[in-house]
Formats: sequence, structure tokens, C-alpha cells
Amino acid sequence: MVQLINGVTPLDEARALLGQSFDLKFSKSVEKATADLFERVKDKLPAVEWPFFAPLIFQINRLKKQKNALILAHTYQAPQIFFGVADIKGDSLHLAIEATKSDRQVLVQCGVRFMAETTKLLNPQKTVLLPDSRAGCSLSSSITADDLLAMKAQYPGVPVIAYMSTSAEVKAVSDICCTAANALEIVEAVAGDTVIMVPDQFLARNTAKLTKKKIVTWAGACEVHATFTAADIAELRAAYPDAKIIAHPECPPEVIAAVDFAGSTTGMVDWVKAQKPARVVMVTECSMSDNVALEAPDTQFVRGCNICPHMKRITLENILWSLHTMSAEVIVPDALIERAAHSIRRMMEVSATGD
Ligand code: CIZ
Repeated sequence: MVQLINGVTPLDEARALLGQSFDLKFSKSVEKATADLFERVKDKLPAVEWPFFAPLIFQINRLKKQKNALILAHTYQAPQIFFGVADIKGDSLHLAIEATKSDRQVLVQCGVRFMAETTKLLNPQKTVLLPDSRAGCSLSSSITADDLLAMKAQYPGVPVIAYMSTSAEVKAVSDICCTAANALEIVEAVAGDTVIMVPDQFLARNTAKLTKKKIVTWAGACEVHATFTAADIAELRAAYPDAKIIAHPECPPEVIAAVDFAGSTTGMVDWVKAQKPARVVMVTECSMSDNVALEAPDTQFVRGCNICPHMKRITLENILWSLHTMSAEVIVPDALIERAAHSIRRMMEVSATGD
């Protein structure tokens, strides 16, 4: 068996390897079959790139039907994935919930590992594939279950809220989960006047400003959002005085204080679609800004974003390889699934605005 594309093979070798099993020529029939998709993305993808993407998109869409697979793409995925092959698009909780409504048995997660685990937690009978098993997350890897158990020992009886960007192990030793959209609602809903919220120090500090409760947190941060500063926002304001600036609550509090709106990924998308600003800066992941731009033609998007290197590990090449070889399957032990899914379900009982 040739070496796996998943996680180890450079892109040019990946194409050569895929070429042994798939026709990757940009033929007239592929051009015709993908013409509508190109129309959708052409404002964000250079036309010269389409002949490379189109044959992969064509083969993925053909193979996913054969394999009874559903492709889930997070908002941070590049437009060729988001618009080219995804069946369900959105934030991690939305992807996992929507997958439960499908009868397709194979779920290909175009996202990072904690997202694939979340999908598995809510779809335990289905096969969940992660096209690059190295796709991690700085937040999720910042805390282990042992770290959290030690923290719980320090604060006996204090309820523990785990942000969705955590591993299944961490969710399993938490009381309830939260998203960026419902963090405040969950803090208010749990008992007591002190809560532990892990692992994002900035989401915790931004939430603490909105509640009387004391929030004990962890030193985790999202490497995409943590690097934005108040000076960046001031520079953007000076350069684009007419633009609305919106940011994700994983940004530091001084950034959140300086922007016009702060919200989760879904919150930001909804805000742009509802407010229709003439010009906007999305202080978040770059592909998200590109994807929203393609759906909001009346708004001009200024790029004030960072790229998530983990999300960008997912490519059309490794999605096709993943479907072809049915790898890499995300395995979560049954006992862990039960406990970790319980924390997600508790959140869904408390909050109607899960995603
Ligand atoms: O869980 C998600 O999808 C992330 C990363 C953030 C959000 O705001 O939804």
C-alpha cells in the first residue's frame, strides 16, 4: 500500500498518488459539470486555480454519493471546500447536529479534531473521517482531562463549563458545554455564583464582563484570535472609517471593547446578513470572511483576518483520499462518548441558541 496522503504526503505527491486512481484532468465534461460551482466562488478564487480544483471537486462529489457520505465543512474552510463539496456548512455544533438528521452513514469532517470528535459524540453509530489526522487546535490542546481534574480538586463543587473547542476527554469530565454564542446563557444557568470555564481565557474574560458570577478560567487561547490587538482595530478604523468592525469573542477583551459587534461564527454571519453594512471587517479567520463575502454581495469585505493553519490542513486532495481509503476514522471509546455527549446534551437542554 502506498503511503497515506492523510497527514504525511506533500501536495504534489498527493496529486500524483490520486492520479493513479482518479482522472484529474480538467476535461470539457469536468469544466461543464463544475461551471455552476465556479460561478459561486469566482470572486474569491483566481480563475487559473480552477483547473486544479475542479477535477478534485468532481471526483469528491461523485465518490461521496457512492460511499453514502456526507461532507461537513466548518466556516473556516477554504471556499473551494466550503462551496465546492460541502453538504452541511457552519460552526462545529451545527455540523454535528445536522449530521444526526441525515441517513448517510459516513461523515467526512472538514475541520479540526475536536470538531470531528463532537460529530462522533452526537453520531456514535456513524463512521466519522478526518482527512488530515494532524488537524488540531491551540485551544483544545491547551488543556487535558488531568489538568481539568486538578482544577476541579482546587475548586470542589464548582460547576465546570467546557467550551466546544475541547477534546472528548475534557468534555467527559465537565458538567456542561458552551459555545461562543451561548456562553453567558450557560454561565447564568448553572448553579452557584462561581463557575469554571475552560479553556479559553478570552471567552471567559469577555463573558465575565456580562455577568455578576465569578469565572475561573484556564490560560488557553485560540491562535487565530488571540493575536489581534486594540492597536490593530485602531489602525483599521483609521484606514476604513466607514467600515463596521466585528470580532469573535475568542479575541482579547480590549479588542472586543473596540469593535462594533462581537459574536460567534454563526452570530457574525447572521449579523452581516441582517445588517448589510456597506463595508465590514471580520476580525476572525480569513476563509470565514471570504465565505461570507461570497454570500453577501452587497457588502464590501476588508481583510483584517488571520489564517488558521490547522484548518488549512484539510485540502481537496486529502478529502478525496479520505473517501477513497475511508481514513482516518475518528475513534472515541464508548464509555467516553456517553460522558462527553452528556455535557453537550445538557447544554442543548439549557440553550436554544446552541449554534
Ligand atoms: O465551534 C466552533 O465552530 C467555533 C470554532 C467557534 C464558533 O464561534 O462557533
